[in-house]
Amino acid sequence: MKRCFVALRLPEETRAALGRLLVELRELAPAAARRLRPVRSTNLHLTLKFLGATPDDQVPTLTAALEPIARRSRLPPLTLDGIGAFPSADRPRILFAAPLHPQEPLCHLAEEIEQACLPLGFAAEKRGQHPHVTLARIEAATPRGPLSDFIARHAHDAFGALDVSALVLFESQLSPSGSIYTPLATLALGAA
Ligand code: 2AM
Repeated sequence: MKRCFVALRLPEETRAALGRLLVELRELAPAAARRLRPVRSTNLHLTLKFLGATPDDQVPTLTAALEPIARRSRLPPLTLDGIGAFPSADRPRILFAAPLHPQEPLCHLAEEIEQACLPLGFAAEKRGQHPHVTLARIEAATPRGPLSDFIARHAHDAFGALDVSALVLFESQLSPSGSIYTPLATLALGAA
């Protein structure tokens, strides 16, 4: 079994800009910083579909199902232009960066991938489509003041572009020192 997901990459400059933001996040009040788990900047990505446990022999089938979607999909240039938190800025558990607008092309692509994966036995996302780049995971007991200020300060920062040239099927291996993401297939977008 492989733990898989489909994502867009971020160009190096965008990852570097988000990396600088994460350095600033670590410099928050120590009591808040201790309870934050920032994503390593090399691992930053935007997930379109989390597949979870995938039998090894299903990877080629999955790739074949994604290929025609990638070929006929073309995304407009998209930038990450703000940060926010799930479930809310007042109760931050996941800190994210997101394209504020337009989100429709990404939601539409995520929906198409979802529909193609359903017949292969991958469950639909129950929480709706909210395309985002996870920046940090935050423990519930974290003091909220410094974090809420941080979110407000950077709510409309421009971090740079998303890489809209290809869909990438990644394997995610969980390890105590953080997740290791390995690309299994890279499918050019808009190659039709
Ligand atoms: P997240 O960053 O918002 O948690 C690899 O784990 C990728 O798949 C992450 O980007 C993660 O999104 C996403 N993902 C979506 N649903 C998931 C789930 N139920 N469990 C783990 N990861 C999930």
